[in-house]
Amino acid sequence: MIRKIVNPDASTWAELAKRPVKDLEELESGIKQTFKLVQELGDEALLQLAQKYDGVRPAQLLVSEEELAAAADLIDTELKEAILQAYNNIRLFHAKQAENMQPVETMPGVLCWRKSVAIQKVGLYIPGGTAPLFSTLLMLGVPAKLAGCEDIILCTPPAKDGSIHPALLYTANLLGINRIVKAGGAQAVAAMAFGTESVPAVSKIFGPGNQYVTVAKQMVSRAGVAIDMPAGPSEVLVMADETANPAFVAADLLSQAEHGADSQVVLLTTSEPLLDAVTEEVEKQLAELPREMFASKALENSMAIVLPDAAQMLSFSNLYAPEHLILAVKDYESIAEGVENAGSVFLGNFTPESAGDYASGTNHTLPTNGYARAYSGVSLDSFVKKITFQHITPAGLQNLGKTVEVMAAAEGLQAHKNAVSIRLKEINNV
Ligand code: HSO
Ligand code: ZN
Repeated sequence: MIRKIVNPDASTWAELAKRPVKDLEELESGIKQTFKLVQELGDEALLQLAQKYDGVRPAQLLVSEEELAAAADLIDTELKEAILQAYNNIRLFHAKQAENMQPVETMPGVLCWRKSVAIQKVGLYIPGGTAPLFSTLLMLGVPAKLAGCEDIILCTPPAKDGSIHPALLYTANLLGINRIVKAGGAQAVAAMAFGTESVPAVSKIFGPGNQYVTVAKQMVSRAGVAIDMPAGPSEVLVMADETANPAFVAADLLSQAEHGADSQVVLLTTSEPLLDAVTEEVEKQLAELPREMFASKALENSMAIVLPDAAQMLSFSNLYAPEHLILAVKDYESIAEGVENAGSVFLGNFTPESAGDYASGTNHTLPTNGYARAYSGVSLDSFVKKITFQHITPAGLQNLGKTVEVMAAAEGLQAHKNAVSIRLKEINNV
C-alpha cells in the first residue's frame, strides 16, 4: 500500500522527489546487435525478429489495404464514435497551436520572420501488448497530420496471429496513415532510424515503449535522429484538501497505477482524515480492477505526504515536476497559477486525468521523470521546425552595417566584418 509520510522536514524533500533510477545501459549491447541485424538484413531482420519476440513471422511486413479496410467492421459503433469524438477534440486543440508570426522590421529595411515547416518524415511507435494504445496514435497522428508531415510511418508489433488490433487500424484509417509496419521493439526503432526496403528512414521518432524501445530511441538520438522526449514510467501527483472527494482521488491514483508496476503515484494532502478515506477507497477499488497486479505493485513504491498547507503542497509539486498534476483543492485556480513544473494540469474535482489521456483535447505524451522542469509535452510544435528568414535592403544594411562591423572586429572575425564592408562600399559607390 501507499507509504504515508507526515510533515516531512524540508531537508528530506529532494530525496522524496527523486524517481527510482534504473540502469538501462546493460541493454545497449543487445540492442546494438539488433541494430546491426536490421542494418544488414533490412526487412528480413524485422521478419525474423517478429518471429523471435512476437511469436509470429507476418506473411507481409506492411499492413495490407484489405486489412485496413476490414478494421471498421471489427469494432463496435460505440467505440468508433468515441474515437471520432476524441479525434475531433484533439484536432481542435492542436490546430489552434499553429503559429503565424508576422514579419518584424527590427530597423528600417531589416526584415525578419519565422515560419513553421513540417518535418517531412516522421516515425510513430505504438506498443503492442494487452492494451493497444490507439489513443496514443491519436495523440501523435493528429498533430503530425496537422503539421503537414509528408511521410508518416507507423510501427507496431503484430499479435500472435500476425494481425494488428482493429482499433489501431481504424484510428490509422481515420488519420489517413496507411504505411503501417508490423514491427516492434528496438528493431522497429532501428528500421525507422536507418531505413529498410519497406521502411523509409525518418528524421524524428515518437512514441512510448518498453525499456528496449526507450533505450533504442536514446541510442539513435545520439546518431542524429531526433526523438520526442526522454521517456520514463508514467506518473501522477494529486494535490487534495478536505474539499476533495476520497473516492475520486483514489480512482485517479489507480488510473495511473494500472499502467504498470513501475508507475509513480503521489498524493499530497493537508488533511489526514482525507488521506485515511482515500486509503480505504484505494483498497476497495483496487480489488475490483482487472489490472490489480500492476496497480498494487505501483502503489508499493508510491507515497502519500501530509503537508501543513496548500503553499507547501505547491512547492513540493514544483520540486517533483510531475507528468500529470491533479488539483483537487478548493483554490485550484490560484494554485494553478503557481504551477511551475508539470506536464499537464487537471483542475477541480471533476477533471480526471483520464479525460486528458483520451479525449478532452490535450496531448497525453508528456515529460516524465522530472523532465517537466524543462520539457513540454508533444504538441504541434513537435512536428515542425521553425525556420527563420531575413531580408535586408541596401538602406537597411546602411542602418545595420556599422553595428555588425564593430561587433565582428571586436570578436576578431575580420571576414565577418568584410562581408558587410564590401557591400556598404558598393552601396556608397552608386
Ligand atoms: N496516462 C498515459 C496515457 C494513456 N492513458 C494512454 C491511457 N491510455 C501516459 O500519459
Ligand atoms: Zn493513462
